[in-house]
Amino acid sequence: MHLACRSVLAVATSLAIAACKGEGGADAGSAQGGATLRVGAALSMTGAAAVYGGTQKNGIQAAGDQLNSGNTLGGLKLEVVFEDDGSSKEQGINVFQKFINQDKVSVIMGPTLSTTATAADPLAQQAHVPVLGISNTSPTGITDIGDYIWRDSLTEAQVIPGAVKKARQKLGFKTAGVLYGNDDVFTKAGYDVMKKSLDAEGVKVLETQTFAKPDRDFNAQLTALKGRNPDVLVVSALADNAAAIVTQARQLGYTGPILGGNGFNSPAFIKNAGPAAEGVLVGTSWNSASTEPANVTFKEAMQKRGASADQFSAQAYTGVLIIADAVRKAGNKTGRDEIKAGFAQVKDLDTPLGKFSFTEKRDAQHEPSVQQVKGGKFEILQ
Ligand code: 1QQ
Repeated sequence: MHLACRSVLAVATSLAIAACKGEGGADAGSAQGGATLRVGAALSMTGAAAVYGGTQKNGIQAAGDQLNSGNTLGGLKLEVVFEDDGSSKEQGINVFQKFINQDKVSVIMGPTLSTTATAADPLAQQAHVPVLGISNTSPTGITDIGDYIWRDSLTEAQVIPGAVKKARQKLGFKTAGVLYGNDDVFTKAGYDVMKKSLDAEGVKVLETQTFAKPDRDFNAQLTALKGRNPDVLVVSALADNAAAIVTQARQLGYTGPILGGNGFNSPAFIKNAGPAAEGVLVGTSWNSASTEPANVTFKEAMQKRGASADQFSAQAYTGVLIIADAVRKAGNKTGRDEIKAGFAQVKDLDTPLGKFSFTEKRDAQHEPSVQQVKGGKFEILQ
């Protein structure tokens, strides 16, 4: 218990009241006299998805600070227990077990990767603990796990077809080379959607190559792809691999357009790829250019924290708004089943992602966008 307490205190400074108390149970937890809404956040702070975890944590903390200072949850204080899911199934399972049995959280946010979610979410489903995914984009195998699993992240099937269509209209490509990671649930699912979308647009796939997350040298695959002289290169990869792939493609002399999947939606991709990232296109869940008040408030909150706003922090921040709305709809009750019932009532909620509702299948429902790297930054393609 000592270790767990310390980890709660270490991470919860800006969000919570002192947290080292007896087990609160799913429904309560009273700390320093006030009732607590205890949320577990399983984020990738290490491993292949580490570039996403830090920004997700910033988004959750920004929304948590606003929630707690606004005192809009009938006296409830939000306390978030952050744990590193290690970008792995094994660590994700351990973290979920801790959240469910030891921290006795009311609801879990995360884990960062779809791959991890396929292994960890079934534990929460079985224990009847609601989960809100904030970045899982595999169309299948996530909310299919059961009725306690929800997400605010659009799937690749909701984003990529529109991105391929828009990119083709702008650039007029007729042939494609495709490269994807075949050892990850998200990169593989993203590929399946890319293939379908290219087929639907009448774009001929000339060559398909694969890689695995630990790979660093993509010259063999890229040489084979470039050899077919495709009009566009389409890539499904996490940000670290994506930066190396794009850099090596340009080094090999490929000058055509590159279209990425959700893994590209991180400023870390642009930072690591440098000038090679210029012109890269990607479908996104977050319209950074939106002037809706909820998005302006989000961007200001991130700036105040000295953190850059991106799609992943927007989805994480939105996750807190959704949980708070669900709790309010449940009459400021924090029971696991009450929050699950509250999720079902969230409708047209104003968020940085736009007006947010869940689909019948507990997936996210809002408008996607397309963005392009210009001058070292993502710019929304009009
Ligand atoms: C998934 C993804 C990753 C790129 C999220 C960080 O979309 O694993 O589903």
